Amino acid sequence: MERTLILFKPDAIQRRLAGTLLTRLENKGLKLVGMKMLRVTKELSARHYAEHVSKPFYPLLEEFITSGPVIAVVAEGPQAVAVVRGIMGPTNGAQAPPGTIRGDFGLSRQMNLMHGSDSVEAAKREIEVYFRPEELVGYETTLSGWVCAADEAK
Ligand code: IDP
Ligand code: MG
Repeated sequence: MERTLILFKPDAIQRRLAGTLLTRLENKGLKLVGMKMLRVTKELSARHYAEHVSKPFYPLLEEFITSGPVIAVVAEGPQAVAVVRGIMGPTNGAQAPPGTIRGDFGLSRQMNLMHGSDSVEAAKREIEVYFRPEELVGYETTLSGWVCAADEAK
């Protein structure tokens, strides 16, 4: 079963949208296996956004992501990485289609509410950036059998 790393970014927390965003993930059928609130430091930002550190927009991204608390979430489900990218929508909220989180709640390219890993490899790396193994909780829910068929639950 696939896992992905999600952040509710500082704008989502400041705008009191954390519950709304979490509800979207739960409603989809994803299982929450890790969650914590934290403040992203400059060092953590550079580890998370390693691929962007040398880009011209990185100083603004760093300023934004360190500007207030975030909530980090690990969600699990079939194709969780792609499913969460779909729920979240494209980077720029002004262009993101309605029905996506960025399309419904934002109109900014930078303040786009949520991060979601963009590949299985990135998810693995990013989960390790934010969580120690013992902070992730594996468990079964009685609903699991009604969320997807047994042959899809892998
Ligand atoms: P993604 O979050 O949709 O995967 P990325 O291109 O990986 O988008 O960029 C990481 C984050 O950096 C974005 O979510 C956004 O907050 C910020 N960002 C991306 N492009 C720009 C830009 O051109 N100016 C300012 N911030 C940007
Ligand atoms: Mg990205």
